[in-house]
Order: sequence, then C-alpha cells, then structure tokens
Amino acid sequence: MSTPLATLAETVDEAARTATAIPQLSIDHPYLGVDDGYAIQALSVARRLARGERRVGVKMGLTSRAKMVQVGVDEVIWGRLTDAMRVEEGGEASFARYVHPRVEPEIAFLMADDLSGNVSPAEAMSAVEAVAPALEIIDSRYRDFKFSLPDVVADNSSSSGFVVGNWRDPETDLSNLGMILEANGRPVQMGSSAAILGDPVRALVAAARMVARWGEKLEAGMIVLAGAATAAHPTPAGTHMRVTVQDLGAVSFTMAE
Ligand code: OOG
Ligand code: MG
Repeated sequence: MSTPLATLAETVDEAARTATAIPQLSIDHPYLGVDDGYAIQALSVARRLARGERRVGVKMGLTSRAKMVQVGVDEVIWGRLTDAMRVEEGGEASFARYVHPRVEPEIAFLMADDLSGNVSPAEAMSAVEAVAPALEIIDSRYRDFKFSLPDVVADNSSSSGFVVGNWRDPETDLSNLGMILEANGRPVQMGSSAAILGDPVRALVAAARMVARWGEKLEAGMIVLAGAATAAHPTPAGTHMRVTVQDLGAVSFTMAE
C-alpha cells in the first residue's frame, strides 16, 4: 500500500522546518509522479500556512538551461513563496535555517492584477505593477542536493528564501539584461536575462498557465520570481551575496551564522 501524500508532505515540511537532510522520496516511493509532487507541495505549504505563514508569491524554477544542467532535471517547475522566506534587502539570512543553501540571480515581478491561464506576453506584462532585481536562496531538503522531478516539486521546488531589490517601472525591456552574481565581492556567475526562457516575461506566462492547472492564480500584490539566469552558487555562513542587473540595479544580503 502506498504512503498517504499527507504523510510525505509532513516529511518534507519537517525537513525544511528543522533544516535536516532527508533521502529522496522517490527512493522509497518510486511510483510518485509529477502530479503527486505538486499535491505533496500543496499539502506541505498548507502546513506552513497553518503555522501562521502568509502566502506572498510564486517562484519559477529551471527556466534556464544552466539550471537544468546543474540539477539534471529538464522541466520548468514552480513553487510557493511565503512571508517567512523573505529576507530584507541588505539584511541577513541565518545559515542555521538551511541544509546546504545556494543563491541564484533572478528577476522579480510584482503583480498589479490577477493573472491566470493561457495569456500572451503582452497580457502578462499589462498585469505587472513593477519589476526588480532579486536573489533566491534555494535549499534542497534532499541529501547531496540530488533529486528527481517529482522529488524537487514535492520539496516546494527548493524554495527557501528570497531578496527583492527596488521596484522599477515595468516598461523596462527585460529581454537581454546583463546579470552578475558576486560572492564577497568576487564575480561567481555572469549571464543574461535572455537565458530565462529567452525573455523573463515567458516565465511569467508559464507561471500563469502552470498555477491555473492547480486552481490557483497569480494574485494582485504577489511576487513572481522568474527563475535563475545562471547556475546557483553554494553559500556558506559569512558570505555576502549580491546581484547586479543591468538597468534594474543591485540587491544583496549576507548569509550569517
Ligand atoms: C530547483 C529550483 C530551481 C531556479 O531558479 O531555477 C530554481 C533547484 O535547483 O533546486 O529555483
Ligand atoms: Mg530560483
């Protein structure tokens, strides 16, 4: 008999809550599919909300070739962001809260209007209030940061923190902006926003479509992360991380003890 999805949701949620690495769910439960992964994710985030966290957005993942290659999964995925994951711009995150955190250079959208289902890039952009440079802190709860597609989806697509810089006019052309990720002042990844599905706006279009499949929408006021333009960088305690995005500016934080 297969383990109830709610039990698996408790397993990944506890792993995240206590920053403890666990074996991939797919090892003991090889029958799990991607839809099971999304069902487990919804149940595990519901546990966070029941503890008082507030839903604030959506993160897209594996929207660039570099990311797909880094983790060996080649499908676009999404996850749910809560207020507890937000790190203040220029502030500190606590290393103790993570298993093996990595940081990624991203672009964030702030929604002005609800958006859901099949939309064109122009329709998607007309629902955007503002855009900003962003950093995502990802942290797989699985040992050695190794997982299958259903595993990573169940683990809320490795969501664990995000930092958003100053919001800018959404008229900014996002299609080919240089992005530099620095660790303690040293450039560690360089790329272009074009690496994000050819244009980060396509990540927003994909987000609207993918959440609709699970009866959700991108709601006015929500933040949507487009996914990393480059591979993620391992971030031990004592690392100051910063991304500079051409035309959008910089955003940074420090990974403290
Ligand atoms: C999955 C999450 C990927 C992105 O921006 O591509 C992601 C992972 O790499 O653990 O957030
Ligand atoms: Mg990301």
